[in-house]
Amino acid sequence: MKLNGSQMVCESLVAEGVRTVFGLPGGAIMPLYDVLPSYPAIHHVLVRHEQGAAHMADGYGRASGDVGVCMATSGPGAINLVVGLANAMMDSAPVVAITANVATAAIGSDAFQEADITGISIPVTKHNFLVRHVRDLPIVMKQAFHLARSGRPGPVLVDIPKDVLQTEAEFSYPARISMPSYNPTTQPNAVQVRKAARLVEGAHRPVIIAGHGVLIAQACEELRELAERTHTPVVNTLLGLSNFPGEHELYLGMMGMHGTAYACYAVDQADLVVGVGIRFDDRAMGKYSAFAPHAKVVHIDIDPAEIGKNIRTDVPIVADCKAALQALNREIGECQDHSAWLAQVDDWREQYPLPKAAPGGALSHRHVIDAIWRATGGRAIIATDVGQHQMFIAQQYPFLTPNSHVTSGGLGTMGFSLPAAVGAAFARPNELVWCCAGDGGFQMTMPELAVVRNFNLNMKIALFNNQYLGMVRQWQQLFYKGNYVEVGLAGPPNFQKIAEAYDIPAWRVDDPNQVAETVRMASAVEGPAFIEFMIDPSENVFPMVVPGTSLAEVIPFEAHTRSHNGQQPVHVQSSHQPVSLPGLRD
Ligand SMILES: Cc1ncc(C[n+]2csc(CCOP(=O)(O)OP(=O)(O)O)c2C)c(N)n1
Repeated sequence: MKLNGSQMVCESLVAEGVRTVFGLPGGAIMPLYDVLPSYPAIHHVLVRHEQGAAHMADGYGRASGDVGVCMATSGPGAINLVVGLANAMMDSAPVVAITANVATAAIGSDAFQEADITGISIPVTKHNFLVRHVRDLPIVMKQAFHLARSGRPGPVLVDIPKDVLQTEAEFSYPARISMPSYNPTTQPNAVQVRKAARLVEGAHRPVIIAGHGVLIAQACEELRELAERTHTPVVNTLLGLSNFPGEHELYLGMMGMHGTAYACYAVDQADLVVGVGIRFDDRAMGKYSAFAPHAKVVHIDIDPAEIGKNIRTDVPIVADCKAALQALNREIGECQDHSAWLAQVDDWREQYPLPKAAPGGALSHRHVIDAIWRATGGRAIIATDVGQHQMFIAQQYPFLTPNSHVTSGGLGTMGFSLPAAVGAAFARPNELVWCCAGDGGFQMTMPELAVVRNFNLNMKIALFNNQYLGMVRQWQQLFYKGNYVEVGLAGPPNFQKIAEAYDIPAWRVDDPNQVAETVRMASAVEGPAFIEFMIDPSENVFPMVVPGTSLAEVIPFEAHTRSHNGQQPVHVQSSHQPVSLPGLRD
């Protein structure tokens, strides 16, 4: 069958089972858009900014477990994808990005809208391709999808010069693929599994740290089996949230900078840490040199580059998490009695619960999260942005089902939530999606409201408007002596009017007593709805593991400045008073 390059791209997408692509056309990619209508199986979503397309593909990939696809034209279009690619790379999200470039003869001549996108995107993609000849396109497309979804997933970019899109050649899509230099190890080494099992059996104070890899490998059942059979408490990394039922008695919530104090203490005091599908990220682990000082470490991950990268590991298992956990569950025999350990953990849980919203006080993030939880009963996908609201939600919302939480963990990309929520809504059209954003991040990708409206997505948007770049404001308060510099966002825009301008019903709430009713009204709307919550601008996220300190030094409540064992004072310059902040809108 003879096809031109554009048709080959579409045929490949169809062969890969792609139903939705997110993109925005331009000069170089016009040949591809020209043939797109001939492929009704491919549903194109026109974005308002290419960064949105990349985040939508990312959100789609995470929510569907399959590859998300985005498209952009040459030069500025392709470069606008870069933040989204970096985000997907840091969070191991399966994405294929297709960009067009100037014609092959013009490459290197600074032609109009020429950019070396393969050069630019090397560090932020798992792999990228510049397709110089149309005959290479089928195999490149096959490789791109294979790389994006296999092993440790990630973004792959395929850059296609305009003339390649227009040139004809014989097309046949490869059924299988062999890449000798790329063979991720998926099956665990039996010796390592035995060693790990013996450590688990002998441990008196074990903890499982469960990360994103568990979700990617669809290993939530196996994780639960391991925890329940061995009576081992489970803590999550930020990206691991939703891999273990949030209301399970063995669940301790998120660990790390804004994790629960009891998760931090449990890891700190553990004699065995089993890290599953994690990369021992600095935000989660606290000071590396003081990490879990009494513990042996078992590390299960598919990426060998993660082993020993940040934390010394006693037993590494390089494998797909599902296969590794299945093998481990088979191998583990009788374990120690953990009742004393679980009692200790429960004691911490009681002594250091998550802070509550002050009754009768100003509107807290916690009021809103509680109301969304009650309204959804946990049956929703929650996409969060970056900042305080993200941490409050990670702490407080008990995620019940796998992949019900979508956030930007590694890169911490403000502006992620709205487009990622769009991607998730396309991936799982029968489910409700809540997009939760701060007033800062929301403004970064706000124009994608047009997509939300045009496709009448089943999405509710909660804007946590504290009139500040809240997380930076918190750090200025705590670590820069309250010297608030360039963090105030009070003033325009009127978000309610913005939502209404996109024909989305909108409410504004500043009274804690109105939260539940407004969430109910928004939930009753068919299609999108928007609520702006006027949050107490001085609210801070605690618990907190101050950068440079260990998990043992977590500050459970804002008023505390000493670690739980009372030994080391924590070097936080906090006023511990209700703060009076300048420039607030009334
Ligand atoms: C693109 C980008 N720029 C800057 C930052 C640094 N940063 C992290 S949190 C934050 C404040 C976010 O403010 P907002 O979106 O209002 O959320 P809040 O913290 O108030 O919940 C900033 C500026 C970032 N993470 N991403």
